[in-house]
Amino acid sequence: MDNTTPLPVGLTKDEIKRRVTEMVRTVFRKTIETASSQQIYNALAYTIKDYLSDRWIATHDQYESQDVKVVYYLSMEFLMGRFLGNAVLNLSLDETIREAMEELGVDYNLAEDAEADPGLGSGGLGRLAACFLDSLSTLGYPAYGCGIRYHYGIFEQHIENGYQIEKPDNWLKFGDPWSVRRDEYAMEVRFGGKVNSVKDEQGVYHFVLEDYHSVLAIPYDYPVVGYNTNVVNTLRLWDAEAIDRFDLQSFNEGNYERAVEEQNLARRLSEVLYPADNTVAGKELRLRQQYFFISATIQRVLMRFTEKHKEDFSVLPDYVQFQLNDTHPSLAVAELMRILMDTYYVSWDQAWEITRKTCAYTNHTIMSEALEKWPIELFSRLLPRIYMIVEEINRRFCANLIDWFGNDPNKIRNMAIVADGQVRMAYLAIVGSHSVNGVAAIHSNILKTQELRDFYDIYPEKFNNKTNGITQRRWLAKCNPGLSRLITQNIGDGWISNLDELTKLKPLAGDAGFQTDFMRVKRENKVLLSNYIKQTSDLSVDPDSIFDIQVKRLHEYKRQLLNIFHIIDLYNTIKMNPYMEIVPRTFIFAAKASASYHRAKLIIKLINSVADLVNNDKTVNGRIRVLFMENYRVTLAEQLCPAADVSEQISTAGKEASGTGNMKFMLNGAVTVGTLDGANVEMLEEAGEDNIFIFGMTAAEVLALTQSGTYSPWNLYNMDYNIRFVLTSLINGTLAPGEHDLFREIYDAMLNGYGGARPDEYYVLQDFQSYKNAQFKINNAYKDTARWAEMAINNVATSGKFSSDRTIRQYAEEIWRIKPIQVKL
Ligand code: 7GP
Repeated sequence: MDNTTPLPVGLTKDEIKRRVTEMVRTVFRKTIETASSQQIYNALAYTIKDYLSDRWIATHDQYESQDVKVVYYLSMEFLMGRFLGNAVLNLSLDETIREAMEELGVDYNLAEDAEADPGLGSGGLGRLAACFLDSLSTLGYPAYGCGIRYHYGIFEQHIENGYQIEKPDNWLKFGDPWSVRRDEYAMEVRFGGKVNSVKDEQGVYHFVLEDYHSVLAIPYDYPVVGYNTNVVNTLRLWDAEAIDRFDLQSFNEGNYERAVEEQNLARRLSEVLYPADNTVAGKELRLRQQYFFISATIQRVLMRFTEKHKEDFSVLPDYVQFQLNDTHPSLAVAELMRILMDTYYVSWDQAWEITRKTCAYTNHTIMSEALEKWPIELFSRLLPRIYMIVEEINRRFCANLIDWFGNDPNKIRNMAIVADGQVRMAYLAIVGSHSVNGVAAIHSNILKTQELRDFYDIYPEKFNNKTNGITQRRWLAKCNPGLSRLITQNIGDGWISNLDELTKLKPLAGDAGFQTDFMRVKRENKVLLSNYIKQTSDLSVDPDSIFDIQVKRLHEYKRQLLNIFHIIDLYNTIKMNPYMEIVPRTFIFAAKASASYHRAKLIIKLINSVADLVNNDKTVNGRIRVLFMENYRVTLAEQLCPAADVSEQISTAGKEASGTGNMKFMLNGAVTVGTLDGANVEMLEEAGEDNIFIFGMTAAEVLALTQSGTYSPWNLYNMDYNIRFVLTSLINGTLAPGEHDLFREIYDAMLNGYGGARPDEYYVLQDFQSYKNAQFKINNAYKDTARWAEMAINNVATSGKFSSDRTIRQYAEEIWRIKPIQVKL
């Protein structure tokens, strides 16, 4: 197709009405009047997908005809959130659809709400991948997201009696209208077996895998619609199925069980996401999943490449870039080597040069629990040929180390890819890539100077920073229509594709009229959230109180404990001064804890116990309310961000690689209370110190205190009455009537160290006073409505840097070297 082929450009209201009515009739045998919200949603989704198809096809025709370089974003997680609203927004169909639905007598909000929220990710890294896809399409960069089509996403969290209960998330239950199954691109992926060498006609030996078992990888393609552009990129998620011929063979031998077993084994591969954020599960199935989607992706990419360029692999890096989203896709390095050498007979040296130019790696955490290492036994049994290649990469790398450093056994043991009985995935990724990046300036510096210092010494040119970002389409235009309208009325809608335009709001920050409008919108959003809370948890919260929100995965380094300790302290202060005047505050938490992370689950119980105590105490009289909202997910975040006054970003300095929730709240006009950690540091630079509440130790101070070995929480306990009160309430029955020892573990962890950990590992008590001071300042600042509004508006106005459009442009120009395309209709 050339650029002039006419394509349908608009979808009119009448056309939408016609198509939805028709779809409901033919697919569900219902009329509009009798169809359920679920059925209406499905009909809408099919209608929009249908409408998209021409752009989707045209985009791929452009890739083909211009033979462009494409980036493949390899990720175990894509936390996409709902598709419908986002697609509709990016296609500028929102108004039209609302009108069409109204004329049909359909409640569009209910239909939107019928869509499952696909939780194919567990936290920041997965959501970042989703924001990146939105920006890639909006900016017109040729790209694929490549991952796994888990049948069950991250568990659904219920709270029962204050405890987290996990329930399976069957997101495919009502169908999968956005996907297109592509059987024609199915790939075979091989596991196990043994490696043999065979001689070809020229007498050259090649390695082949024998006695392996294989599964079939079937791609499901999902459209990724750009905003205000015709570009529609693809999210390709691989699903596992058994290979038919196994069936037949076993069946013929009368071994029906074996056939079914194969089926089950294959199906299990893509069955469920491991919901670990900043930790590793270390399960064999997880390694299988990693190889499964990497092998399928790389095989398919090389197949497509050879269709165009035959076997001239020297130009592969000019057409293909693989971005490794953390270490989970590190096998890409070895798999690319394997295919180049074993399938196409490329020499080691050439294959290695091509691989290094084609792969790039992003690090998302320095938490040591998250460092992926696989036992050699497991790795070599499951992936024997891949293991051979990793060993050889390691052998050559260690030989180079000797050239660089002389024979220094410590250095080599520390840096080797295979050591101490394990394969270290991060090192494989670093050695096999041309770029290693962190996700915020402070994080990238910590990588260079501490965590990966040895690697920085030998490969300084590889290291770079790409500060994270978020898409303003979902995180403002879609989730906060009130504020979007207000902004657009004042400065136009250019910000939707160029977030820097928000600086035009700066002159309005001190404008009384604008402040009033801004605070009116904020209040409306708080009313909406209050209504939702009333509906879902039967708790009344006051929209005129400060909405203070901490939502993110539950992890000790993120310090939900610091927040809840402060609340206990505040409660105590009110009890002792019953007439004390404070601005009423609603503390909102939401967080999933990994199912096996005992301490994190206990912290959830603690938050709920504090909530019970505080919310039911008449002396408090509603001045403070505490609420733990269950099942934190993208959809809930979309409701929370617009309603926040205060955003809690309080990790121990040096631990949060970047954070992206911090950016979402800033963009929606919340004021941050935060440590100098992750992207908070850059938010301070952008917003200025008058518009953010910074507290606590710096990363350098944390490091120094840790290294000094002198930290003693007992001293703080003895010196500070308030700390003593808070900690005592953990063990004297205040919070757990009849179960005095319920929270003793937390008490011990703070003061004595628990299970071999240092006491108060994350310096909750050390930062406590400074956090209290910051909270006190917030209380006072809120009393001056004009000052508060000015701060909040300044936050919005200076959040331009945190658009994922900026981030993606930097990846594209500095790492991938890809160029945008234009798709004409
Ligand atoms: C997260 C980081 O904790 C967060 O600070 C960052 O903003 C986000 O990645 C995106 O870069 N890390 C993870 O989600 C994670 O699981 C372990 O890291 C691999």
